[in-house]
Amino acid sequence: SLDGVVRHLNLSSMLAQWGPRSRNAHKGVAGHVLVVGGDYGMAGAALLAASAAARSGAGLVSCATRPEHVAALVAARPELMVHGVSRGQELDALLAKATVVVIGPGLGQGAWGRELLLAALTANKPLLLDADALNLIASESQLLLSHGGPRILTPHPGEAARLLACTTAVVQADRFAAARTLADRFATNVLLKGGGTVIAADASLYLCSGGNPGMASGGMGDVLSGVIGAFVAQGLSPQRATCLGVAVHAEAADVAAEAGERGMLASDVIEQLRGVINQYAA
Ligand code: NPW
Ligand code: AMP
Ligand code: MG
Repeated sequence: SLDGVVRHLNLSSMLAQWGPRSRNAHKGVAGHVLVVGGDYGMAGAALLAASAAARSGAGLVSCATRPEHVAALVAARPELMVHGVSRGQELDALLAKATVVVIGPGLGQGAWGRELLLAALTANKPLLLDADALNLIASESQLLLSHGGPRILTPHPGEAARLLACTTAVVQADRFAAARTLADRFATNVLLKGGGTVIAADASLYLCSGGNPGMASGGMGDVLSGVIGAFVAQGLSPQRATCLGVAVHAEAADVAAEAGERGMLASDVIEQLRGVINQYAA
């Protein structure tokens, strides 16, 4: 049995360890998250990730997306710095300013997304890979060899199955084994989403028992990416940021679900992030 090997995430103790912001904090010390994604038809995924990063305490949040999407994103969330990019090269100046890069929400798997992923990998910054960034890696795993920094992979069971070249059913039959195998194979922190999120980080396995079926709606995972990115930006190690991010995201979703699970939106979860993150602040 895995009892004793698997640690259960405890939100209040993780937040207590983190402690409050220093009195003379400024946006420069709270880190800069760069979200890359939002191909045609999926602009909202990038907006959700970037908004979640802002609501999770990142000092600055930039978003690189299709030029056609810039105006809509700025209108929806004026705190974001939104850049239209058409080629990978246009990402370089933005990557240089970022503390951490979140890539994948709504990225698509076409030439545009692949080029942006290539650029992001060669920047050697801490990188969170989600959604279509994972799908691109699944079909071209050697792409990861060009990245030198710390990595966090956040697959749902379907994405994990693509990375492992197996079926979703095989992943779900032993979620701990799937997370462990992915972490070993890709030398990363891995979280496997779905009811009872599993995290494989360093030598440890963690389990999050929070969250609810109201989270089975589009955009929920995009929010999680932004939360974890913001925690890395604020100086937490990839492992701590992943564990705290999963616990905060689940708790925010549980608070949002007090108004009902059916019809719960990813945006509703974003609205709860600030209260959850600050609830134990001194
Ligand atoms: P099956 O059928 O069981 O084998 P996809 P996506 C599985 C963007 N989005 N438990 C399941 O597989 C994303 O960011 C944009 C078990 C399911 O059929 C991506 O870039 C939005 N199985 C892109 O869309 C909002 C599970 O995976 C398959 C599971 C495509 O991402 C939506 C579906 O996964 C979305 O975030 C679970 N808990 N969860 C926007 N507003 O712009 C998933 N599966 O085919 O990878 O599609 O996740 O929608
Ligand atoms: P994604 O599929 O990328 O949009 O991610 C979905 C998010 O919602 C992940 O954080 C999942 O762990 C979470 N989620 C989805 N369904 C459930 C569920 N039934 N119980 C708990 N969490 C869930
Ligand atoms: Mg997703």
